[in-house]
Amino acid sequence: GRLGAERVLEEAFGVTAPAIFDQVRQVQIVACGTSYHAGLIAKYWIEDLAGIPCMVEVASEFRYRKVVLPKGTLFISISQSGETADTLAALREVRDRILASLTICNVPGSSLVRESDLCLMTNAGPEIGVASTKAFTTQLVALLMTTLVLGRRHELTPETEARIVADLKTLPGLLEQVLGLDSAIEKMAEAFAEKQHALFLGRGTLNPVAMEGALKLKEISYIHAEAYAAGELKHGPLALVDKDMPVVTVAPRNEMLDKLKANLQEVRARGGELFVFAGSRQEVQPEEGVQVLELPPMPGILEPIVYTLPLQLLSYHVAVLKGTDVDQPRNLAKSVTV
Ligand code: F1P
Repeated sequence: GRLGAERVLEEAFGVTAPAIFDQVRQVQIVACGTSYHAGLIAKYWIEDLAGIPCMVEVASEFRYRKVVLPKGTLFISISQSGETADTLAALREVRDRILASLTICNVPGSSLVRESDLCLMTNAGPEIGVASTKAFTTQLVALLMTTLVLGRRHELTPETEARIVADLKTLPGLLEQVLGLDSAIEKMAEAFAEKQHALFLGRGTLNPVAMEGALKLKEISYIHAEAYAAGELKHGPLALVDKDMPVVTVAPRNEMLDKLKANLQEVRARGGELFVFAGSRQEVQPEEGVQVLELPPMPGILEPIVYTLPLQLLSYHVAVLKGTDVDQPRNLAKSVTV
């Protein structure tokens, strides 16, 4: 019988892994906005666990350039609404040149679901606000499941698959624990309400999480926020750091903190305030100008999913303090259909 990830896929998503997964030689992910950030995280998983090359691009660029797709390309579109015009146009552009198309989508019967060969529904329920939140975390789970069922046909060992399936079962409890940190995050938000700008730093799968944190802050609180790979700080953005530029870092593990510590010192030396989302307080102590939010220990694979939550909550509380409309930010539409 089918084991591990395949069984979870059937139970959670009601789908069977298609036989065509044996023939996948490359994955091309295309999406917009928050969904694009989910794709960037999936690239780490697909290359690391399955050993399959994976490209990720915003649909609004992909659709307008000549794209060379190797034989055996699985095209994955990610979209909350399933109606994003650029993502749909990208699928239509390549559909005669790919092995198969898979969409990871939240809306049954949407255009992307109808036009893709395969679909994995995220079942996040209706997204009430314009800014994508629960769609993002469920997209990540769907992408991780996709990686596992692809990976077992490539480089993923049964032991690693079994471990990740077991890890996934701890996810609901971890998310509950992080939601319990809400009042500490609300307090942290006070430091941002009067600011005009913020920097977000992350490494590895936490780099796209930092990008998503910055996007959420921009979307709902209108604070100008940029995310950088932590190692890029000294290649330019450090010039921006002063007391008016809060710096948010997402650094779950000590080995990440080691690299980040030099950055943190650079920021402190310039009077920048630091907000560290960390898995252990051993390496970074709260001090004057440094606030640390400690998250529970967790399997590394789950970090990008779990660390997204406090960043979403941070943006939410900053927006509430500023009095902006959290559900309906100015100038934005829930689905961008033109
Ligand atoms: C993509 C997206 C969302 C964002 C906003 C505008 O939509 O950029 O991430 O929150 O709603 O559109 P989708 O393709 O995931 O529906």
